[in-house]
Parts: sequence; structure tokens; C-alpha cells
Amino acid sequence: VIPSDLLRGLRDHKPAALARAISLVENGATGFEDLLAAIHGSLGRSRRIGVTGPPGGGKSTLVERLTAAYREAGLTVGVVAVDPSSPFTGGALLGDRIRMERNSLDPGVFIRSMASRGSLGGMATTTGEVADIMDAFGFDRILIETVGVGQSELDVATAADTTLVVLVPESGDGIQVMKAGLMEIADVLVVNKADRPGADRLRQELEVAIGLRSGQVYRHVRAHHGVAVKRDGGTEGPRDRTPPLVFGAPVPRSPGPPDWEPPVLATIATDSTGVGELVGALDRHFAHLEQTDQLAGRRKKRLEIRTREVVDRAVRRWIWSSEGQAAEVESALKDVTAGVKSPYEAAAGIVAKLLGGVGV
Ligand SMILES: Nc1nc2c(ncn2[C@@H]2O[C@H](COP(=O)(O)OP(=O)(O)O)[C@@H](O)[C@H]2O)c(=O)[nH]1
Ligand SMILES: [Mg+2]
Repeated sequence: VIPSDLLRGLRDHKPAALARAISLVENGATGFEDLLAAIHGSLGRSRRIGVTGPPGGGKSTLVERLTAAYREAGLTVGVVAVDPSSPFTGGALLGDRIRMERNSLDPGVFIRSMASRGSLGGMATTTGEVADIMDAFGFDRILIETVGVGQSELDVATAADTTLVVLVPESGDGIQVMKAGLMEIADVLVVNKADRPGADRLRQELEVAIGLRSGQVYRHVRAHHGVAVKRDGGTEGPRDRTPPLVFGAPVPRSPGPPDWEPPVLATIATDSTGVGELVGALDRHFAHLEQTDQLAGRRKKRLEIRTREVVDRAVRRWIWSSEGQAAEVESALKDVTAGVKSPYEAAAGIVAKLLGGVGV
């Protein structure tokens, strides 16, 4: 049961209700699923932007700068930042908190950092649910920053309309990025720390890697010696006499709206260089999603994934609970450790009892 004043507070844009609703969801406290069900019909107003990439790349700094840019444009911003939890304090990274708090006196901004430790439903689900609350509250933009380790980097793509991948010259070359799967989820790529050596080269490598993926291998490669390469393979410029270079012919694309090709931008988050261009690229991507109906497609996919996750979470919660099979599991574990049963026999026994218990 959800207190009706909480729903009303959300609808009336009361920050205290927002904070309470988010805590309810983050802690999985009684009634949190009822609350999420109740707001479901009002979702879809916010644009959700996932910000991902290796730790230390400048995601938080960039999120702060993006927030400032959106505020200047008169837009409200919700930020969900997933912080690596310390096994000692369970706390969020202090540096992130302090930096983020610079924006937090502004009522048009709401920032929530969540510790990534032990959430039953998985971090990506909870993050998406917190974003739902922010959406229902009415933020124009929701920025979701990941920890930047492993699967969570990739999961953000299912929680966002647009995924921004932030890399730095230290991230390695374009091929490595492709191998890590980041290229697959990137709608916009940023090479941050463009003040550092190697930024330009990484940017070029990323452009080549994107070209490889879209089948237009040499499209982005700049010709040497200032020779501009024309689309028909001819050349112009000071070295007109050079024989035309042979470029990979574009692979025929399927008919329909042109595919989005992720732009590769350069930023220096610490002094806001390139942030205006980044805002522009994010807007363009969203417009592309709308024009091609991919927005509806992505959001449907998101609902499907969410539903699966919620079922999964509910089943797991029940199994380990006292009404469920906790006692059965305990005794089966003893059999396994005593060498009486294999994990498989034990698990099969638990599942059989479970099915019997719910009368299937
Ligand atoms: N030189 C340089 N440092 C930056 C830039 N952007 C961020 N940093 C610094 O990089 C460090 C990590 O940034 P942070 O935003 O916490 O990265 P995150 O782990 O990806 O969130 C901080 O000390 C930032 O001040 C940049 O464009 N250039
Ligand atoms: Mg960070």
C-alpha cells in the first residue's frame, strides 16, 4: 500500500516526496512496487541519457557540465549516479558527491547517488526504477551514470533512450573499445580529456571502427598530404595528378530511414570545452529516434526487459523468504556440503517441492 500523499506529492512536484519515493524504491521497502505501478501511466516525458565508460574517464565531471548546460537552456535535470560501494563503509564515492552537490542547491536539479552493493533485483533494474520516479516527477532530462565496470557499462543501454560512451586517451584503441562491446551500445561517443596526448588519434581510430561496423571502411579516413577525397573516389587539391585511390565501395544498405552513425566528439569536461556540441549531438540522436520510430521501439524493449526483471526478482525474493523455500534450501545445502547430494540433485529437489507448493 502506498501512502496517497506520496503520489500526490510527486504529482505536485514536491522535492520531499521525490526523495521519499526514491528511497522507497532504492531500499525495496514495502509498497515500492505499488508505487511504481501507480506512476507507470505517467511515464515517457523525460529523455533518458545513459553515461557510461571506464572509471576515471570524466563521466561525473561531464554529467555535471551537461546538467549546467541543460539548466542554462531552462530544462530540469535528474541525475542517477551509481557509485562503487566500498565494502567497508558501503558509501558512495565522496568526490562524486561533493562535485555533484554544487548543482544540488538548484531546485531544478535532483541528484541521487546509489551504492551499487547488494540490490536483489540487480543494479540496472533499480536504476531504471529510480529514473521512473524522476520521470513521473517531470524532469526534462535524466542522466544515468554507471560505475564503469563490466556488465553495468553495457546494461545502461537498456535503461536509456540515448547511450553516451565516454572514453579517454588511456582507454586504448578503437579496436579494444569494439571488443569491450561499448561500440555496440554507443549512440554518441566522446573522447574526453582532449587536453591529453593521444586524444586525436583515439578519435580517428573510433571513427574508423565505426566505419568498419557500418561497412564503409575508408569513409572516415582522411587522405594524406591534404588531398581531399571525393565520394566518387576522385581527388582534388594540390596533388591532382595522383592516381585515384581505391576506396572500399559502400556496402548496399537496406532501404528505409538512414541508420544513425554515432558521432565521435572531443571534450575537456573540466573546462566545458565541447559540451555545447555534445548537447547538440544528444538532441540530434533523440530527434533521429523520434523520426524513425526507434524511440517507441526502444521503450517497448525497455518495458519487456523490465517485466522480465521484475518477475525474476519476485520469484527470487519468494524462494529465499520464509514463506517460500528458505528452510528447504537450508537442509538441501547441508546435504550438499555433507556430500550426500550433488548441487544438481539438491536444486532439482527444491524446484520439485516449489512446483508442488504452488500447485502447478
Ligand atoms: N585533464 C583532464 N582531466 C579531467 C577531464 N575530465 C575529468 N577530468 C578529471 O578526471 C578525474 C576523474 O573524473 P570523474 O568525473 O570522477 O570520472 P568518472 O569516474 O568517469 O566519473 C577527475 O580528477 C577529473 O577532474 C578532462 O577533460 N581533462
Ligand atoms: Mg563518476
